[in-house]
Amino acid sequence: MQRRHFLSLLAGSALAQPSFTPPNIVLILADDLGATDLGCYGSDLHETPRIDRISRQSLRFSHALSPAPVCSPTRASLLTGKHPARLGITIWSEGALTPPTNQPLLPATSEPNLAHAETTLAEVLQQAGYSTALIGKWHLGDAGHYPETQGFEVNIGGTHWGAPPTYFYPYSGPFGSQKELRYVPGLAPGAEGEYLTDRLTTEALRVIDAFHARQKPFFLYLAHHAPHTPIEAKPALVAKYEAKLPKGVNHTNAKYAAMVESLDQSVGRVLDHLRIRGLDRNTIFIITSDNGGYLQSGNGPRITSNAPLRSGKGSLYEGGIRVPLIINWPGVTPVGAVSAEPVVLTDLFPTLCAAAKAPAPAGATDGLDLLPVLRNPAARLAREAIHFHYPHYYPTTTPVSALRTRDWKLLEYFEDNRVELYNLAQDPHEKTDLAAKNPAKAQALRDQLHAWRQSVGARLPTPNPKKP
Ligand SMILES: [Ca+2]
Repeated sequence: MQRRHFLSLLAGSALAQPSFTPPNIVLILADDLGATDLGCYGSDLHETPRIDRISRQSLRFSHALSPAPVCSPTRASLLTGKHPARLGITIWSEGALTPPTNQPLLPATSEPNLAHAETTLAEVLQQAGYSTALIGKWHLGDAGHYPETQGFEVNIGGTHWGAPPTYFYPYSGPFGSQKELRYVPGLAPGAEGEYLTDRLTTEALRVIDAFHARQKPFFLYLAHHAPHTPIEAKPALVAKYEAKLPKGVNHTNAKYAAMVESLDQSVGRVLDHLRIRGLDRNTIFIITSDNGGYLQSGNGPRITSNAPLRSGKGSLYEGGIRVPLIINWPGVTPVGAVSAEPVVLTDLFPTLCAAAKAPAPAGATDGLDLLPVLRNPAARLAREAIHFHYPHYYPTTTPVSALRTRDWKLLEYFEDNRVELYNLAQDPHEKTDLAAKNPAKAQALRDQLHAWRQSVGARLPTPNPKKP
């Protein structure tokens, strides 16, 4: 009798807690996609109906931040849960190898490779039984540090290069002033006129099917090159935007607009595929970008604008670090919700580890599990500040660190140790520097920033002896 009662209790608890099915994870990371580049984020030119539609079914973040204003550091941080400064990866790989020597400061040294000792999200998920694939851009080190060494069993296109030489098949040719031969490895022959964003999507659908057939959960990291330079798009789409270019708009580049629309088509194809395969109900689907929109290449035409946010890629003003972030997690994220909570892409690491019920490695401590905000977009995370460290040059900046709370932002420029202070609550576009008016606040935040830099071992730029 007692034994029967015990067994029925066991059965009852089993009913109350259905067995856990790990969710699939599809992470679409666009390259250089700016804060206002999508329709649902206010673009006045780019048409992104498919992303807008999934956004209406998902949770959209209005204040998502990339942990760095350029490619590699954000990618390293997203995959490890560690701040770029803690990793010692604060500039893209090629930039780490060829620092400028003609500036007032010598930039801080930066690691060109993501160390094998770091545990990536792919390794954590693989350990938890996931199939894993990187399709597209890797940019985290030389051939000895490709995705295969960091937990990705499939690597299609991932190399040490930050951009393809061309978006058109066969995706090979000389790149940059050095005329270095580049190509996209891992692709079987294609057809003339084939476009890289489309092709990577086709590969992604194929990989989804191969993984699905194993009846195991999968992690697909679809890291599109779009809309990074070279600014090349499908002619019919370019013609469409050239014909409709309105006057007086913020976004003015027809080719770039067409690149963004191709990205939108990719998202639509992946979502349709997941739905047709019946995978959408148990897939966490994420769309985001690795840094703010790229304003201009040299004296070339404007590429994009992050207005009303200030500046763009490379800068620690909001235009350089604010990114789109849409998360669809059926049964968790509310439909059509917007969260204004500041979050950083480093948060995706603990969030996705927790979602998979896979233990995060010790030391991956710079992000927060976003689950409270995913469930309730009005929730606030227990976080004092988000930090940024870019001790390098870029056309939009000199070496700089920053600290951002919900309402305040302090930037410290290393050339002259000048600080700038903005009240983001009242001045979201960083127009009025309050450092002189509110020195106590500036000093307090500066002290916090210095303490944080010390705590993560942030490397600093040094005076250039050749430039007194
Ligand atoms: Ca980028």
